[in-house]
Amino acid sequence: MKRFITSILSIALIAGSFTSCNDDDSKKGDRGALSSSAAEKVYVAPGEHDEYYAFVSGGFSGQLAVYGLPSGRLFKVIPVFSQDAEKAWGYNEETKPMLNTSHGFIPWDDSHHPDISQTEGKLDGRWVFINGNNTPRIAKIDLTTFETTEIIEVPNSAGNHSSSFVTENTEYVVAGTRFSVPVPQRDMPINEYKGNFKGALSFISVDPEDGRMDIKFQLMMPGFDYDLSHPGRGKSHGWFFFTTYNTEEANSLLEVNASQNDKDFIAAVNWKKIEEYVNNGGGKKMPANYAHNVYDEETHTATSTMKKEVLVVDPSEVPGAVYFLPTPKSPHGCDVDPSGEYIVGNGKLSADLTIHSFTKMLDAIENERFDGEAYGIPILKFEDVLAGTVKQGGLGPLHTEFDGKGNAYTTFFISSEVVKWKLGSWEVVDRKPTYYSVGHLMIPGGNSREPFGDYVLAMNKITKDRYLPTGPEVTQSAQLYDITGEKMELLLDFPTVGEPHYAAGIAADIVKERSKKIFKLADNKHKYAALTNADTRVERDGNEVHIYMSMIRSHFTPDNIEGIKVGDKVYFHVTNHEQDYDVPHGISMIGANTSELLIMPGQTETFVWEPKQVGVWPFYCTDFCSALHQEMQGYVRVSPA
Ligand code: CUK
Ligand code: CUA
Repeated sequence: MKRFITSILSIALIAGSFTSCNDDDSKKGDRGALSSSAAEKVYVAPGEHDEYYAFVSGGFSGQLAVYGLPSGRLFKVIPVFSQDAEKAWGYNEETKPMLNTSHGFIPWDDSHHPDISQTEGKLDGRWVFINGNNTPRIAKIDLTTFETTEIIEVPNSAGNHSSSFVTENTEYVVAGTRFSVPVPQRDMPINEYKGNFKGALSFISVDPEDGRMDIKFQLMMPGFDYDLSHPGRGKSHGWFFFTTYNTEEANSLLEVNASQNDKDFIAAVNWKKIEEYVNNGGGKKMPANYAHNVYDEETHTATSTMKKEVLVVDPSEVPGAVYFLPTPKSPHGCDVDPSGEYIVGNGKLSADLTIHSFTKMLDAIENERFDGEAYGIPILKFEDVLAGTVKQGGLGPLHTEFDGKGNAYTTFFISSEVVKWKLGSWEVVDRKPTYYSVGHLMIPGGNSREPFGDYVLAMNKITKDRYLPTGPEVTQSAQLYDITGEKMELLLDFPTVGEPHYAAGIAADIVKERSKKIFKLADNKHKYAALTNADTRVERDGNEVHIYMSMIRSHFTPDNIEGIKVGDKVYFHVTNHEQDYDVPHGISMIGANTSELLIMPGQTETFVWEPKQVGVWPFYCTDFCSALHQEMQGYVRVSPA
């Protein structure tokens, strides 16, 4: 969204409409007028559980935060595209390969859109997928362990923004490029962009059993920018919809260039048709380097493989596979309603919302009512696919979610509000302010055929005076509204980790049942595990030393280690022998740049220490684990080389 904030701001400032977060307004003391029952509605008594999990992406923090709703309590921050000192993710030897890419070790990314796996159009609570925009990647988080277990890099892509949404049986997780780029990458003049750059839309298959991801094919689209996407569902299952902007194919997006066309497109992709084409030998393999990283729970170890080729499909070779639906004013969000009939394109430079009809689209295709073509892809007539327009919705519409009861909720960035409207009659029935400048919103299950429909969570980019000030940088925030009545009711503000870019929510019961309590020590297949104290030892191999260590309340075995020399590379492989739920231990060594290893019962983790000075150096447990936590310690003697 940042790309167009500037242009939107300039429009807003000219129009004098950016009032909802200017200083005057915030001094008026309008805090959202809470009713007295709001507190009760979000109060979860001590020891009680929340109704919903909300997985809120951390934007530029590269993480995924797990909150409870309606309380807004934070339970966990899952490192995905980040190094995390709290969990040693990306620091220990086991997880470092997860952050490998064709550009090397990249322990950062910009994570935008989480989406939960589905079975028959319902959330099944198995996995959360999330995109990394910057160095294009898709990650998968396993909801039995709440850990990132797979990351696949997406070649030929740049921006990876219209990602990572799943089809209704999780057949595919889709990763659409934001930027079009030369494919394959090469040295060429930037101003020869038009007609030469390509936009790769990647369909990543997900194995129904183990969830393993694989790029089934990349659709090589014309050189537009692909902003967001959404799968068809129900009657439109088998299709995928992508918003585009810069259909002018300008190589510089200063406003003059980028918004010339009154209408851009929503690209409707019949992925079932392309799947069939590919299964019958269609498409071309092209060389491409990309990393595929998998974390194995039995060995507690990740491996990174560099892939060498990818299958690409030219849409003009598959008649009937792709159509363009003209959509006004740089459509941003692209949201399909639970029935699969309505495709909502939010033109971020427009005041109105455009809604397309899937049925009318099929009818127009069948009768070949086209209005020209672009790069061999038929363009449908706007009037032929239009279902309706929501008028006077607000300013700067971005994203829409659905409650499953015939209502839609759209965020308006410039006018800082959530607007509720009716599918079919297109009338606005309610609007409530947000504090301030809302991006996405989320209804638990809102991306499925069966939204839960009790709450909507608005994710705000700007908070100004809403919280205690913390210097120039203040927290970003989420706001929870009750949507069970005709009118929305603001219940709660809560601060978030990083940028609360988007979120996915699910009824807690579905996930609670799956959540794992313990790794069984007997099942630990880590190469360097010490499953009993008889396995603990120190082995030297040249200047590499491997320490097989165990930990249990409240000691390490071994705890006195001698024979280490300056210049050695010392691997501590530490196995937690506890088999009680929720008894981790940590370990840290003076001078080791590894963060803390928080090792869960039954698990093995490894850090490397390269001692630079002779001496007797202590190590200790870093997680308060028992009354004798402070006694959980040891020494390593380091002698001259
Ligand atoms: S979006 Cu604009 S930068 Cu999810 Cu509305 Cu990502
Ligand atoms: Cu083990 Cu503290």
